[in-house]
Amino acid sequence: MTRDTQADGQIDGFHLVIDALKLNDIDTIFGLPGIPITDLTRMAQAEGMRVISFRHEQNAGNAAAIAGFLTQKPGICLTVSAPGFLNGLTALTNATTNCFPMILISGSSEREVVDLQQGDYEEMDQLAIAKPLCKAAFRVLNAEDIGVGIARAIRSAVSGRPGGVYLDLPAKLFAQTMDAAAGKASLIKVVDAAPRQIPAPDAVQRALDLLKGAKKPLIILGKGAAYAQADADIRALIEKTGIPYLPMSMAKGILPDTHEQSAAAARSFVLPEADVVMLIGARLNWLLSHGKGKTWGGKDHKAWGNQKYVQIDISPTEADSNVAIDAPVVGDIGSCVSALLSGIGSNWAKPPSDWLGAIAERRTKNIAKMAETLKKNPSPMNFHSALAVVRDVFKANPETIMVNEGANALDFTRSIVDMYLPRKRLDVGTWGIMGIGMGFAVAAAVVTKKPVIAIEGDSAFGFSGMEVETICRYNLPVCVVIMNNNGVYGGMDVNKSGSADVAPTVFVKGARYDKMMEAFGGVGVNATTPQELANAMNEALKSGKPTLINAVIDEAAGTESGRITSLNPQTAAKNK
Ligand code: ADP
Ligand code: TZD
Ligand code: MG
Repeated sequence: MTRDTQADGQIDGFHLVIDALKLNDIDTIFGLPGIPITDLTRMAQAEGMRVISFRHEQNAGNAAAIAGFLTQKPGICLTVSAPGFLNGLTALTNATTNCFPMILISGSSEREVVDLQQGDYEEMDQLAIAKPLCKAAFRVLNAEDIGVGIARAIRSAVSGRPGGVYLDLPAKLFAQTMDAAAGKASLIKVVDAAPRQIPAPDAVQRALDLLKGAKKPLIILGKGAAYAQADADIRALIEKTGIPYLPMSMAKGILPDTHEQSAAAARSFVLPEADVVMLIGARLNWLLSHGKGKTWGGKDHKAWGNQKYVQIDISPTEADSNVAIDAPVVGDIGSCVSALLSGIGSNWAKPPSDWLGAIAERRTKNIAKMAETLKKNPSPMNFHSALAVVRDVFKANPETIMVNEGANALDFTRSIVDMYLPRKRLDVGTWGIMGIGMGFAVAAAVVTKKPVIAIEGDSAFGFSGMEVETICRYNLPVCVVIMNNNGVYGGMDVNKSGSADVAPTVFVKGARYDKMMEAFGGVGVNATTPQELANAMNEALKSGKPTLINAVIDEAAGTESGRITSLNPQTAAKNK
């Protein structure tokens, strides 16, 4: 590869950045070009990196974040200054909230001008703005510090609790030159970026003692457990102890959802009933009623409160964030789970059979009830009849990656569609953020080379929908299924003022999202029956072509806010 800047034995900032990334096995950039990083994208591509250009930085940022989750390497998002940077910031913050490792690299305007607020092109003190929103933030001013800057960013993103890192690279840095040999020597190949953290033996023993005495034990697997890639040991721990488990949404598939110890179909029973709960890479946040509230879903809730907790987490400050943790085990999940496993002998007593029996009974009953609902074939389709199709497609194609967002489109999919393999389900995570869809889908297809099916609410899709062009441009095996119920939660809402505007949650009725995919050369299908949906999904998987299926769903089939109606202020106040 020829480098004009090296003809005279010099290397520039552009190439130092590229070489530093490559030296650390980072081979992909998700970004959006413009001043001052256009040439960086061109040169990175020329130097053999994969550069995936998006239509909006938020989607590039979400792509980087989920690439980090899937690979344990920080995903890179590259943006221009001020507005591009701000567009990427939501994704950076969301990555930090979800413990996904990513690095947002933004070009920025000149310090001298920014600091005197003299009105530079895209002027903004980006470093100061990014700092409170991510795990760490750095700025590099001199070419000889690029190696250190990138090394620090990588370590910060992946060590300990993973998260988002901001790296500020002012425009002038890229054109700086230095002696090529000295430049090369200044780069750092990060050794052991995410060091194992071995739990203390007494902490492990304390956890084992607590589990041993349990009458109604339960394990909760979170997305930290999925991230850790300790799949075989986690499965061995669950099977050896015989303890029933619940997967949080992105932990589905670490063990197949059809596993006999899965208590997912008895969730609202086991959560309040369990006496000892072991959390593996899951936080006791709102998604688990803070460990003390009512189980979400609202109806058959029962206060928790008598549980004892074991919490396995890499963050030493996570314990006691919501309720007392009786046995914190601090370390990386791989090391913690293997330490627990070595403390479990062949004489380990399985949980009492009345606990397992009670769970099995509810599970069987709930699964049978769901099977009845899924069998119905209403016209137009509802979420259940459409998702029965999706469920069969995933059963037949377990390697496929699912991306999922929306309200009803999210909640029904999560509970109806079984996952069979780890890290195949990617969704709105800790914040319940809309807009991750197409960014996640693009990155999942790019980094895993596996087919992707995105199940999207029609509102959710709108946040990143323009990236269907990106999907077509890179010819990715992505099939987008829009659960089109004419709006946010549905299309039934009415404007009580009597004016001509529709209600705030209602969209154009009968919209044809499939035409969007056709506009860029992909396959668009309008599906009004389960059979049409099944045919279109199977064809998409067979052909690998970018496909968008507009699944026409009864606009009255959803509920307000999906399963989290109880969090709406009015409802929450009434329930108090
Ligand atoms: P979920 O939403 O699935 O319940 P959370 O995002 O709330 O999961 O929790 C993930 C937890 O996993 C975080 O507390 C994080 O510190 C932890 N974690 C992430 N990676 C690791 C790891 N490799 N080892 C141990 N803990 C981890
Ligand atoms: N904006 C952002 C960034 N995140 C959000 N979560 C919301 C707004 C609020 N919101 C939800 O929590 S779900 C949702 C919004 C706008 C869309 C629900 O409509 P949908 O799904 O069409 O995607 P269903 O199937 O119609 O319920
Ligand atoms: Mg909708």
